Amino acid sequence: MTSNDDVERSDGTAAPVVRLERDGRVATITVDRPKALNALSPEVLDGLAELVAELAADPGELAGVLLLGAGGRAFVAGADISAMAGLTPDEGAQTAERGHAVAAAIEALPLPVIACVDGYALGGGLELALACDFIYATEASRFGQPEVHLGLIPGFGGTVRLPRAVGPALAKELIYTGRQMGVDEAARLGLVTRRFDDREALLAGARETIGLIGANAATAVALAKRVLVGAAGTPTATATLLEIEGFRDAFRTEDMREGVAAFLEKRDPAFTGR
Ligand code: DAK
Repeated sequence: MTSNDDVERSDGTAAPVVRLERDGRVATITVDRPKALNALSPEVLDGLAELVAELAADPGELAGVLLLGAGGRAFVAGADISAMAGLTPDEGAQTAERGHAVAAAIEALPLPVIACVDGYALGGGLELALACDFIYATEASRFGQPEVHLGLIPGFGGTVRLPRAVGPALAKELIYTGRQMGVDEAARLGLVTRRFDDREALLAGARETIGLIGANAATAVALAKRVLVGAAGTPTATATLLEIEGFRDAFRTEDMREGVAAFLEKRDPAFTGR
């Protein structure tokens, strides 16, 4: 399973810049350009789009997805600055659309996606993490939207999802200053939901969470994600209708019948994902 090849690699090899691995019920997507701190080149964005589409087409028995960056210094240090240097305004907008499409595809995936941040999650990197369901991070992690340092603004959803995650005033402060924050502050704000000493503990913790999720009805988890994502930022009346529709759809599943029957019969449920 590969994506676009990255011919920029210093060792001259053409290796995939984004990788997908399936291990039991956990899929891992790794952005693998450590020499550029995993910056989001057009090839990385295409690779992410391709691999998320592959998961959507065949989720199989998967219970969740981990998204991470290779190399131990960065999750993703932003959009690739060198790739942006010569863009026209229209090409810039196309780049933004490409980034938004990746974020939307992650949100549409009927599986939880955990951003596993170990190092820098800046600019497009933080925006990518925000498109995931939640963020786990190591103590070494740094977060920020530094686009204004470059004369840019967030272009992959930062003005949309960061205010939802941390509140509008703080999002403005972070975006206007471009300052970085450490994991202490990010965790205090609820941006990071769990923190870990190192990468190994991070990945073990994320796998453990996918295990907890995987014990539940996959249909219900997917419905909950659909409702939560769909309702984000909508008025209460709209969000309420989405929840009612999701609740209705849960009654269409075998898993719901099984879960309720198992409770009443005082036995463990045997969910099938249908
Ligand atoms: N793009 C390309 N290369 C990058 C990079 C990036 N975002 N970040 C780091 N690198 C590269 C460095 O150039 C360096 O390459 P070499 O010189 O070794 O070839 C290598 O990674 C290691 O980086 P440093 O030498 O700088 O390492 P340090 O430890 O000194 O510093 C740093 C780490 C993360 C603080 C620093 O690298 C840094 O400030 N990086 C830039 C972070 C940043 O500003 N990120 C936000 C990018 S703007 C758009 C849509 C969306 C966006 C923009 C436009 N369209 C609508 C067009 C989003 C924009 C962004 O994300």
